[in-house]
Amino acid sequence: MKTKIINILKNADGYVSGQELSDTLGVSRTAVWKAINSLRESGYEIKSSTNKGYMLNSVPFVINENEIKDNLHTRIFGKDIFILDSVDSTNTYAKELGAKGYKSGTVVVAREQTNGKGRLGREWVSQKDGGIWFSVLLRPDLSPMEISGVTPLAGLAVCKAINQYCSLNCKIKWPNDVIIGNKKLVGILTEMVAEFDAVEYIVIGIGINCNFSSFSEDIQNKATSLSIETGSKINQSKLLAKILECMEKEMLSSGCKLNTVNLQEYTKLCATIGRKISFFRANNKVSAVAMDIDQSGELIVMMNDGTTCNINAGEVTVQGIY
Ligand code: BT5
Repeated sequence: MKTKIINILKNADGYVSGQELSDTLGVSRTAVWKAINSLRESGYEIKSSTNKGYMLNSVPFVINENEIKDNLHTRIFGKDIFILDSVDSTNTYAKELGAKGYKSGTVVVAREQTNGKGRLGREWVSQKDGGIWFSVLLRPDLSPMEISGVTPLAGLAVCKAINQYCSLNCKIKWPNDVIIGNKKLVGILTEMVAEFDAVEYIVIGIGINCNFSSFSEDIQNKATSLSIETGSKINQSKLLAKILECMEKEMLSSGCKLNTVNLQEYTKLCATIGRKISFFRANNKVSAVAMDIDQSGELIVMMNDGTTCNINAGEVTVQGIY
C-alpha cells in the first residue's frame, strides 16, 4: 500500500485528499493515515492539510526500498535485493547468501555497518546514512586465475556512474579506490569462494561516502564524500540504482574480463599511471614509475634502472595521493 500511495502522490499535481486515497486503495482513512506516518518515518516529507489532504514534498535521500526499485533499470543486478537497516558487514551477509545458493546479481545494501571491512583486516567506517554500503553477489563463469579483472571493472563502473550522476571528475587509484583529487571517496573489497579450477561465487563490496560532513581524526586527511565535493546532499537510492546499471553493463558485456575497450577506459581514468610509486618487494621498499595496466589488471612499472616489471594488487603507495 505504501508504494501505491507514494506513486499516487508522485504523479499528483498538488494535494490528494485522504478520501481519494482511501477510495482508490480500498482501505480506511485511518489505514491511509498510518501508512503516511510510516512513510514519513522512512524519510518522505509529506505535507498534510485538513481540507486538501496530502502532498509529497520530497523523497528520502537515505537508502530506501521504494526509491531504489523505482529507479532501477537492470536485468539481473539488484533484481533480488536485501535492504537492511543495520548489519555487521554487507560482504559477510552476501557471502552467506552465496553459500545458500542465491542467484548471481543479488545485492545487499545497509544503512549502517557495525563492522565494515577493508582489505587485509582493516576497518571501513560506515556510519548510519553516511553513504552507500553494498555488496553484489556474482557467479561468473571464470577460473580463479581469470578473476583479476573483476575489481578494476567494478571500480571503472562506479567511477563512471558517479562522474555522470554528480558531474564530478573522479579517478581511480589502482587497483580499487575511487578518488577525488588526492582523497578517497570509494573503497572496494572483492572476496571469492572457489574450487580448485572454478569460481563458485564472488562478492564485490563497495563503500561510497555520500552525505558525510566530517570524518574521524584517523581518516580526515585522506577521505572525502560526495556532499563535501558537490556541496549538496546526494540521493543515495538513485545513485545506487545508477551504479548497479553501470556495473551490469560493464561486467556482463565483458564476461567480467578486462578487454581492449574497457582497459583503455580504465587506463584513462587511472590516476596512478605516470606517477612515482613505491611498494614492497622481498621486504624492501622499492621506488618506480607506474607506466600502464595489462589485461590481467596488473600494474606495469618502470624501475629506477630502466627495467619494467608487473605488480599485482598489493600495497602500493602513490606519491601525491594519501
Ligand atoms: C577498502 O579497503 O578500501 C575496501 C572498503 C570496502 C568497503 C565496503 S562497504 C560494503 C562492503 N562491506 C564491507 O564490510 N566492506 C565493503 P582498504 O583499501 O584496505 O582501505 C581501508 C582504509 O581506508 C582504512 O584503513 C582507513 O584508513 C580508510 N578508511 C576507512 N573508512 C573509510 C571511509 N569511509 N572513507 C575513506 N577512507 C576510509
